[in-house]
Amino acid sequence: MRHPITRRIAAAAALSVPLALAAGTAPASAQPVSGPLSVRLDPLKGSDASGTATLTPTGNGGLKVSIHDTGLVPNMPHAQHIHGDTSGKHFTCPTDAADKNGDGFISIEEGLPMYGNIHISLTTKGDTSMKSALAVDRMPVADANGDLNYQRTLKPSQLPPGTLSHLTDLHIVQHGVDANGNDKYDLKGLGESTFAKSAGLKGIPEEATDGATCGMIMPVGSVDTGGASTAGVDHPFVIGAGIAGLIAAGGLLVIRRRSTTSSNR
Ligand SMILES: [Cu+2]
Repeated sequence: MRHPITRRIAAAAALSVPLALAAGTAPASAQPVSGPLSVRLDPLKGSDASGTATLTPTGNGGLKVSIHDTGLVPNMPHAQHIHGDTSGKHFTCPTDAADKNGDGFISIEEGLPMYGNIHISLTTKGDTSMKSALAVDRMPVADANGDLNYQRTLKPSQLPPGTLSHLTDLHIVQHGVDANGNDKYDLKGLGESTFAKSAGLKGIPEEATDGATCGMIMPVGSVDTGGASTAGVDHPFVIGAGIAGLIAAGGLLVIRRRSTTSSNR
């Protein structure tokens, strides 16, 4: 598939970001997961995208992830992650109120206090850790209609400890919006990504990093009762440390520009 991405972001080093968020909280009662779990991906503020996801534990300790969206920015890669953590805190999808600067969208900085750190990067191949958070060359690309279909079976080694027993504490966030309606990420939409800029990376459109969809992971057929704990949203110290860690992580990212389009993947 030919797509007009001229920027490739590759991670340069291993990261140790989640420690701040993992500290100081007793594990909540973990429920074993036997069957598939479903996610309704709802649009975040300013986004027209929505979708569904299904997470199915495999027999050998892996996890099959299927995602289907409509309404995403066409022909653009959409960074997507499983957010939250496995220490028993209950992060949620950000509401419109998370848009602190009032630009109509939820930036990474605005969303992190509610959706938590990146737990798994849902790349199309290769590494799935936080260091691939912005590896847009390995993120799924929406088709010309803005539809996105993703499927990958994560190996047991790609699941951080506690993932399968805390799936319902986690959620999926997809990124990438089109503020100015020109069907691409550009600086004219929302300017430069403040998250990337604060990490020393210049020229990344805010449109590429703002949130598009979010959905809680829940057992099929269940309703969201609030999960194991509501502690996560009330701990600004922990949240602040998480943001600082993520920004530090961003500082390790290396950007290379592609001269033309990618020929294949
Ligand atoms: Cu994310």
